[in-house]
Amino acid sequence: MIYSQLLKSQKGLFALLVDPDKYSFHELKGLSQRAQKASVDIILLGGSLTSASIEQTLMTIRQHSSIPIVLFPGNALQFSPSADAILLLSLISGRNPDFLIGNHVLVSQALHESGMEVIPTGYILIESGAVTSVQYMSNTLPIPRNKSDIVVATAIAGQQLGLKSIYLEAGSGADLPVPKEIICEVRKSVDLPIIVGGGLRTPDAVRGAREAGANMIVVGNVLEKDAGLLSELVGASR
Ligand code: 1GP
Repeated sequence: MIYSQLLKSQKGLFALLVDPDKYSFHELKGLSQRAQKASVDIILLGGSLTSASIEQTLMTIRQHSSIPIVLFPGNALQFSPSADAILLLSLISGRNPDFLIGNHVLVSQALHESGMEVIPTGYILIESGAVTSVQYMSNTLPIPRNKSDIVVATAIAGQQLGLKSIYLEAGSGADLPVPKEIICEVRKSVDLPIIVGGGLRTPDAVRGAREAGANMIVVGNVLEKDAGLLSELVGASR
């Protein structure tokens, strides 16, 4: 089970984010093989748009690696019953009902029937410079990066609502990653596993997020430009 891995892993997990719209099937083959070699723990599958087929992308990755595939859906269209688990995101930093409950209702029956592991996740978007795709597509305001008290209160509310993990998100390709101080404050305030992603481009940035208290690091964007960085980034997360 992915969640127990997230709870128990002492070394920290590294998740490679694969946006189906960003890779050709040929590129996916190379990326999956590289991820396997670099000992990536989890492949997260999802993105802001939904042009490429999630199912075909998933099957292509499966052909070339045995890394568990976890859905990270931008919306209800990005569902495949063949994944190993789903980060069922509730965008608790925002006030848009579609991303708090709406998309969840649309996919709930199919998700139930699939028998897939569900990881209910409080998704907290933090201001990171220029407007990100997730901010624009979700039509929500990120929490200002100097308001760690609001981030902490939001994470605590997520825990009180019964969510099982907290995702601190700067947004894919963010100018600035989530501040380390925010990760530290949330770490002190909730008992849940913390996932951190968005704008992490260097081993130092990955190490900083881990040291601040992240249990899982997510990297996508920088690897779309240079997949050769993968091993080094995985190494920095441990
Ligand atoms: C985005 O947190 C993930 O949802 C990863 O961000 O693509 O910037 O690495 P990057």
